[in-house]
Amino acid sequence: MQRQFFPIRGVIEGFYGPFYTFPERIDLIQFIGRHGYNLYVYGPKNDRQHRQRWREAYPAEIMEQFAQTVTIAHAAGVTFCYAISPIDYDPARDFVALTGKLHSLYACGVRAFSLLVDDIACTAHRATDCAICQEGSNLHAQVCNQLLAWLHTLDPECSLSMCPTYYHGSAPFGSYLHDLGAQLDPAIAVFYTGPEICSPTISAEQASTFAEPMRRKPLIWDNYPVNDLAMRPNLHLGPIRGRDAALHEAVGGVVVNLMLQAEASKIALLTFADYFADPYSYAPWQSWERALHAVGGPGSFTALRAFAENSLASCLTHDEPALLSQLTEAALSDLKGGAAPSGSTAVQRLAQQLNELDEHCYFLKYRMTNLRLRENVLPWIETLEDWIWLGKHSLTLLDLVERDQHPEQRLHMVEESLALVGRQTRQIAGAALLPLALYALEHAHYLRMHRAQPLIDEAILLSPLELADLDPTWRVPESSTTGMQPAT
Ligand code: GDL
Repeated sequence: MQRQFFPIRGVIEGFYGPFYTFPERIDLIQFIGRHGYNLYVYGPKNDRQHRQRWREAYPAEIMEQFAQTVTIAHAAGVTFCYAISPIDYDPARDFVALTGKLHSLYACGVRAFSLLVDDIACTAHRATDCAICQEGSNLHAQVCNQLLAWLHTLDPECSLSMCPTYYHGSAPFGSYLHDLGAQLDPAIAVFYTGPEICSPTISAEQASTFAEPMRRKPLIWDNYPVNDLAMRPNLHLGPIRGRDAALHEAVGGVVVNLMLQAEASKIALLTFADYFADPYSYAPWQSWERALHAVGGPGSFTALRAFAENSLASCLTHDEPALLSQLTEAALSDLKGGAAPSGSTAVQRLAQQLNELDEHCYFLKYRMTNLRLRENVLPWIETLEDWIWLGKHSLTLLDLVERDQHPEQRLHMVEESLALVGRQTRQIAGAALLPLALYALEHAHYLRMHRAQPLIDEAILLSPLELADLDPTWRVPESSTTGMQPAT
């Protein structure tokens, strides 16, 4: 039996937003089972019967799905854990509702449970004289302890974990965590997301400082690759980075919070699997390439790699797309130095890269065989295409200006492309191409000012709208640049 660094290697469906369908969940459970994981925590914030209306029973067909999920997970070597978030919990009357609800899951075969009180308050707590709650820690410890005792009357094999209301940060931690740690049954595992909610780094030392007040090793709730709430515009396609090789010494395990896109999450999941298997020899970028190969299929590797390289930015790292940024900077430096677009190797290399990326996008849209992945990433492929066209139009505009050809139509195309990327709700490729587009527009207008006479002569033949366009005080329309800043 291979030595396991992390006793618990799990995932958590723990995000805000549309949660997975039953087939997606089953597929993920089987997938993680094949890759060395042993836990699936079900806790989607938007499942009403999990959180907002937790007292309500699930419909019969959903209970049937839970029963099937438990069986399938078991066959895959994965423990299925049902988490509940008892929002507005009233200690005076809700324990019966809580145990009643969890008993229905127990009857489906669930033996692992979790109580999540992240982003939650109790009804009694709102009263100013709430002695029971004292920042919630007494209540949370009391409910969890009671719950574990009750679960053990059903089956001593039942387990309970919990996510406290304060689940991230650095020492010294507040009284809530100290009180909770002192009172909570030592058998109850406690989640910790690291120094931040989404932590760029988590070290063994940081985990140990959390372990002190909690009086137990934490279970890391890793908020990567999750992309809910304000992170929804981004797909997190990079490998996990910033996790200390020695972390396993200080924690009970790690559960990975997933993206809203189940299939695309598998890329990060495979890199976590490599990290779990041997954190000391984990090489993020090699692992990432293997993951892209495995998830996209061998035939899509080149295209997927080129695409994913533009989708690495997250709360953990603010990577600009390296290749695109470098090529754009080199091209701009040539152009600003007075090189003609047609005479600059750097400009040609950028143009070539844009063409290649365009081909890769086309391939992923129409040739990739992993159709679930295609569905997950399609909105981002299309956004990347908009950026590619902004780059291509900008280069053509610069070329037309240089060759003294009529640039008006192309200028409008650049403006329109710029407005389009400014309106995009998805983010990909950072702002790598933005300086090029702004330069092209400024350059075109500058030259037009200096060659105004022939243009004005020509404009006599144009409509009033087009004449207005010759105004040398012209700027990119406000609506075109909303939300975007030129890269510094
Ligand atoms: C959170 C939430 C989690 C959410 C994540 C990222 C925890 C313990 N809770 O604070 O549900 O997906 O941030 O937005 O992390």
